[in-house]
Amino acid sequence: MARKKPLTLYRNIGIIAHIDAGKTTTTERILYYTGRKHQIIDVHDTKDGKGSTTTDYMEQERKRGITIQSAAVTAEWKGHQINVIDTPGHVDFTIEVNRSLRVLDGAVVVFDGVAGVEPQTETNWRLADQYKVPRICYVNKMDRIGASFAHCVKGIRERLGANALLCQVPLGSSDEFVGMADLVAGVGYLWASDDKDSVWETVPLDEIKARLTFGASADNAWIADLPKLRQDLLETALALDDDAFERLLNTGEFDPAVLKQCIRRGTVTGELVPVLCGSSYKNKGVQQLLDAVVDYLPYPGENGGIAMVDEDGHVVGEQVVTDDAPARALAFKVINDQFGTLTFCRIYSGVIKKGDTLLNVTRGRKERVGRIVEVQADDTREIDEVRAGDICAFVSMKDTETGDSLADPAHPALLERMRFPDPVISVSVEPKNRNDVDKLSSALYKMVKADPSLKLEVDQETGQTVLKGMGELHLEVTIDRMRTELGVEANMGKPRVSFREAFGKTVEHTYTHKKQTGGSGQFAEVTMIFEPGEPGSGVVFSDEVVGGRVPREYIPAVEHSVKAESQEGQVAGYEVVDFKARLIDGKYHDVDSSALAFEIAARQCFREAQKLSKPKLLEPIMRLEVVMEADYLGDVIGDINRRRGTVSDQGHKGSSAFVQGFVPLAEMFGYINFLRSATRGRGTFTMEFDHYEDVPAGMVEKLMEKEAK
Ligand SMILES: Nc1nc2c(ncn2[C@@H]2O[C@H](COP(=O)(O)OP(=O)(O)OP(=O)(O)O)[C@@H](O)[C@H]2O)c(=O)[nH]1
Ligand SMILES: [Mg+2]
Repeated sequence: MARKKPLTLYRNIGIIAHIDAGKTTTTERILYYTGRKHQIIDVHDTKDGKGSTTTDYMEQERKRGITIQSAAVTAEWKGHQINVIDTPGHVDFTIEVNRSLRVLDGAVVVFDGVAGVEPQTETNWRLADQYKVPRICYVNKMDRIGASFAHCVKGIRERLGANALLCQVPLGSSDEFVGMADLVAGVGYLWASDDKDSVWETVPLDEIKARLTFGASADNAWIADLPKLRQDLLETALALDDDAFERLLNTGEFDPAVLKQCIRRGTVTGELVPVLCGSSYKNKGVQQLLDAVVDYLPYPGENGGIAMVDEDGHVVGEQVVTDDAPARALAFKVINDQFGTLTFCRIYSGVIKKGDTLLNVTRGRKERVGRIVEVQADDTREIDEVRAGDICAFVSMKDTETGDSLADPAHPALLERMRFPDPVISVSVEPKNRNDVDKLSSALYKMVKADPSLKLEVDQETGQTVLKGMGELHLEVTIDRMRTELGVEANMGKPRVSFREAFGKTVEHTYTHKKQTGGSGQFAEVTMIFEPGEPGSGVVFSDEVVGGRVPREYIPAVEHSVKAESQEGQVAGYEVVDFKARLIDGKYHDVDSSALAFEIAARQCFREAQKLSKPKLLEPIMRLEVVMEADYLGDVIGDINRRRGTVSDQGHKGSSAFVQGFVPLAEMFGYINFLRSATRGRGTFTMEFDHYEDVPAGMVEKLMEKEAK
């Protein structure tokens, strides 16, 4: 069967932003205006549990009014198939943005017109940079009191460093927001009302001034500036086409089709970022946003193919997006629900049919393609085949996990992997009912498999099961989802910081393990050098033994032992990270040496060497942003300093003030309570992991005492 729709008519896009910017509200409008849905549900109307937006269907999402997991929906707009993934803005669920951006071709970045660029917008923007995803900015909530397009554009330019191309400017703001001027088409759109079915009137740009006068002088200034803004747009966009640019300068004329092509080219390469505005809640600007998605965001493959890598992650080639190549796909999400296991994949090349066999190249195992489904939020529709550019889910795959590459077994290839964030908070977890121990561990295993930003460990001292995640909300939601989705109830301990340990300096150390009194003895000696590595370099083992002084067959035992032992360091039992262990010498005994003897020797060598290295305790440092009324600025900053934090920036945002800085996570539990009482409930904050840092020498004991409580 040939392709039904040419690839050029597809758009795979993500909607990304800080929490509450209006992503889900916008997605809901997209479904309405594309005829996918006949009713709009508003996010704030779902807490009673009666209704739900299409993409926030999970119980935890409805109750909290926030998005927790990304959800995919498909819509048709002007002959194009638009696959949209609505992502969460809360920092704890950043993995969902990460994996979506990895497989999407473009993104709409939504801004709250009052708040402008917020911390999570910035984080998601950087992620999109990493994955080279072209973007459109949509300044939403122009109807809110205090909305400022100018402030938002300034943030886009200065904080995000984007070459913002103003394709629209708002006409009015807050309760006077009536529409927008379209600088590309050279017209204004004026809505008759806030109703979802309200129509807009199209008026020529030069008539707008005579038609509209607003209460706010800033809004009138935008109107006065329209001719200049239009000229700026033409010059910036047409500069991408020499002939068109020259014609514009010489004659003042241009071809509207060429203008759109230029904007498209600039957007796809990332040179330009079109900026639009609107109010999704008041039903203004969403159709125009859809037009821009079609006009400016790339079709699959337009922006290049997918990198292929070797086992070490080095790029070895590129697979172009085409049906006429061996099948290649990337699994970006695995969920277990009423349909069984669903493995979400993005197909990069080839055609995959029901009944085909694929190779999971990452794990070296074959997978059969049972059923293939197209997913629409929480609903699925069975299909027979998928092609390059598609996003689909395979049902009941056995061994495939997030980030794995699937390929035609005759033409295996590894695709560029995803990066997962580090979990920094941990809690102990126990079943509510003592008999549920096995049920709990299998449920936890399922949750962790579906979410690579969770990690499961067993505390070797206490035997407790420990769940690690991105933040308190992440862990709470995970435990709650186990209850609603898998029927297992669990109790959670107090949240704790995931500290780490590191070697303080390079140490060379020899350990001899000897037990040769009577009977069969044990003998092994190892000499190793432990070197601290760069942050993120991981644990590296290198075998540098010459002349068989440690026999070949025992070397894996040494490596295994060092890696296992690094899970529990000598400072306070935390994982030891980022070091190189070089096995340089050793001794063995013909009869008494064994793998076990070498394992013991390596373990002791590691322990003693770590102690000798002046080991360090590392703690997660969080990037913090607090927004509050200006009166409270001094109190908030004083408190940050008391929490061992540093302030990196402070200032005013509209009528409120903000502080940005870095604070150790260990000092931040219960911060919300402080902020509420210090700001009379009006302060808000966001916090996300930034990096690990040495705990100051004097603090180690104090912190560990606090942890032990
Ligand atoms: N005034 C106004 N409110 C809006 C607009 N868009 C969204 N909202 C409201 O803002 C709140 C958050 O909207 P959501 O759509 O849930 O935001 P989100 O970006 O999906 O949030 P997360 O998924 O939790 O990150 C809801 O109460 C919306 O009704 C808008 O254009 N104007
Ligand atoms: Mg949402």
